[in-house]
Amino acid sequence: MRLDVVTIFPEYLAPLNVSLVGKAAARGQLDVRIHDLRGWTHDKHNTVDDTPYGGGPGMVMKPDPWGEALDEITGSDPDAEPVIVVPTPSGRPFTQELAVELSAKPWLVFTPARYEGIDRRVIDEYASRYDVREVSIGDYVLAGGEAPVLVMVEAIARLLPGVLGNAASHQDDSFAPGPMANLLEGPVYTKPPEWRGRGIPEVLLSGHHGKIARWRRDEAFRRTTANRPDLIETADPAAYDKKDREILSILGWAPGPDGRFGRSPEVVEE
Ligand code: JQB
Repeated sequence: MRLDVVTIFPEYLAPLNVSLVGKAAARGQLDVRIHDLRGWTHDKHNTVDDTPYGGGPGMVMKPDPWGEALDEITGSDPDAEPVIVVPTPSGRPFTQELAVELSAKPWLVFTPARYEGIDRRVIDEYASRYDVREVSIGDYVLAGGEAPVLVMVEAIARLLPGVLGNAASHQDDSFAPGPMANLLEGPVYTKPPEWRGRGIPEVLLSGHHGKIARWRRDEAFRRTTANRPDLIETADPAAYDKKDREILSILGWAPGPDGRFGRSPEVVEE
């Protein structure tokens, strides 16, 4: 997979050279190219921003440097079509599903902006030529798109064949499809068996794989009901077996008229 990033803060993307993403690049599975947007300016001050039409606070990124940068980068391989990923707080949510979809693409071009974002005509122009995705990593406002690029690239790169080293490690991901889909992961433990007087849940030492799987699923329900009740409320109840219904009942959850689970009103959490 080829990854291009165009930014006025190339040093912010330095983490792409370390850890999982850096190793994938070193092994030739990822071809990461960071570009300084100011390299496509022509004035003495390398200006990339200007005042917004219509007035108001802040500055907007000028279309010309972006246009010249994206023409050169997207045109650099005439045999390939990039997907252009534009981080913006008004984008579609970046989810595990989108990470999986993007991980199958041969070429991604990320355009992290600063100020109040990029002149709209740039997005419209490239959307007329390429697959452009405006994406947000969450409901909070950052100062720019570089951190979202680091987040998205890490989520995408770990899905590439051979990057994680262990295909099974995807299987239990909270948001991966499968039996643990839409359940948060429960607690994990390693050696030593006792630390500061704290032991390990006995079942994990039992060697009984069926009981361990069930315990883990129960713990996943505890975490999910506490931290992400929306995931339980919107789940297809057909995904829940008899034991799941038992633990949900113990946690104070019951099916409503449509079969979907909700918190039983009479149960007060401590
Ligand atoms: C400028 C960004 C994010 C990119 C994602 C997320 O765009 C803005 N609009 C209003 C106020 C501030 C900004 C700052 N800004 C480029 C840019 C913010 C991404 C961003 C994002 N993806 N929060 N913020 N989830």
